[in-house]
Amino acid sequence: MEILMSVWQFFQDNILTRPQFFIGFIVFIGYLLLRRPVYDAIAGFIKAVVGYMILNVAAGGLVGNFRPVLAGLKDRFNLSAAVIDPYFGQTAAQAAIEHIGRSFSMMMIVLLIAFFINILLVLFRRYTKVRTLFITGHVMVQQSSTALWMVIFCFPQLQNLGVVCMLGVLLGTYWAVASNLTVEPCQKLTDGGGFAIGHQQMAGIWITSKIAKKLGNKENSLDNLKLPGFLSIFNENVVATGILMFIFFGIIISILGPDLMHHIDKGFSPKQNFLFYILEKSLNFAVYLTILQLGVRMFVSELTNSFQGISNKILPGSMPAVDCAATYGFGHPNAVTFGFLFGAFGQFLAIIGLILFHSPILIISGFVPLFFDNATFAVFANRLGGIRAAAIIPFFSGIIQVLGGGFAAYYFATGQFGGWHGNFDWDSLCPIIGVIMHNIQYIGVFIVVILLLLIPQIIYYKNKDTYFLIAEDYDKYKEVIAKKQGKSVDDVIIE
Ligand code: ASC
Repeated sequence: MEILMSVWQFFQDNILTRPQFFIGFIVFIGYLLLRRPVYDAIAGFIKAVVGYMILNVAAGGLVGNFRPVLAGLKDRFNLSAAVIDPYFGQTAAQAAIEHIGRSFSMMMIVLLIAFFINILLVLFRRYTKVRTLFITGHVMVQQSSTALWMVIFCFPQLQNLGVVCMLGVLLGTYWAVASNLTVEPCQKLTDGGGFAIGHQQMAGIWITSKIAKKLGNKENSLDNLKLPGFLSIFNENVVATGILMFIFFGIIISILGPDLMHHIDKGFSPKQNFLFYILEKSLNFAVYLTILQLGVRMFVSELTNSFQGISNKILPGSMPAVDCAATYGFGHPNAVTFGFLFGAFGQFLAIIGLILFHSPILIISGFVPLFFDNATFAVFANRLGGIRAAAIIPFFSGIIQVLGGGFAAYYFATGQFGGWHGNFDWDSLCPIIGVIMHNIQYIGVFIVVILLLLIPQIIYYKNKDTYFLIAEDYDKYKEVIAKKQGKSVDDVIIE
């Protein structure tokens, strides 16, 4: 057992929580299984790892630069508010767990059991209908932390062994089932990219894929938008992001003021003019977005080519579920900025609502949910329902994030420790699961697991002939759909 735990610890520290290596090894093994020469496999490993690390530089740059700015609003107005962001949520969950004298280190075993459950569900996919393995390590750690607190909160008497077993099953089922929901939307968006999403807004992606068509017209998408006159400069992504972020962060940073900014951001040199500082900071957003796209393209193309090996030989019919940013290279580049801004409108409106109605808890926007969730929704929504859908869905998502996150921070009491997880699924689906667990206890957990497991079954029974095909062989899937539509593969309409 001891040896097993140290092997797991090694795997967790060096590979699982370093998704670049996890993905790198998957690519390496995938190429070997495809009988490609070792040097090809090594080249694939390096390109995938470097691609993912480029993505990390960009995501880390965005998070590191803009999270403190939003959270700074809390200090500026001296608010006692909870920040809805997974990094704050993780810290708050840890503080809550330690506050009542329980051990946070259980999180590591939860991770192990949950990951194992996900593998089992994929291995038995003939019965479970689960096609996806969640491999976004840092997100798994964040979710294990928040979920650990939720279970301890709902079952204060439960001993550690019971907590980790129950939570491992619950979380592993959520990872498998929720990421499985994103297979269809992702394959269609990426034209058979060969990956699904394993992140924090998987239920939201599924909802988006169901409602976007009804909210707008895909012909009026950002891709087809031709802005007249001087507005045409917005057609260019770097220009649009630069201008919009200059306005957005210009307002927020001006509200914070130079003194607070000097305190928040050590990179703000005392010699630098405030306006130029804002300009540089805002344009950084466009820099990181450009880097992010580059990284995504690199690792995704390696993963797409090599994963065939894994899905042919080891986990047949399976797909890796990766970071939501992987989709950003597949939509219109402006969709990402668009989703962020409309998400922000929704969040700010909801926060004003909390203030006006004297909510017992106040919320401050967290950058990670605000940007990564809503940008992702906009990418999917734009493809299916054009600009209207790409505006409406992130807007309402923003409202749900604040109200759901506020409810959760209050109900599960992590607001007292400064934050809540804050991403879309953790402001909607997960708090609902938590409330069920809190109120109907073990029976509630049982019901939740059964209901989750039923989801892939239902989707399977609705699309029996193409359910596995869309994950295994997208070209063949398109042929089948084309035949159904009486069209050639080139004219097939994939919705
Ligand atoms: C998260 C999280 C991040 C970002 C990143 C997006 O949920 O913790 O650092 O989103 O994964 O690429």
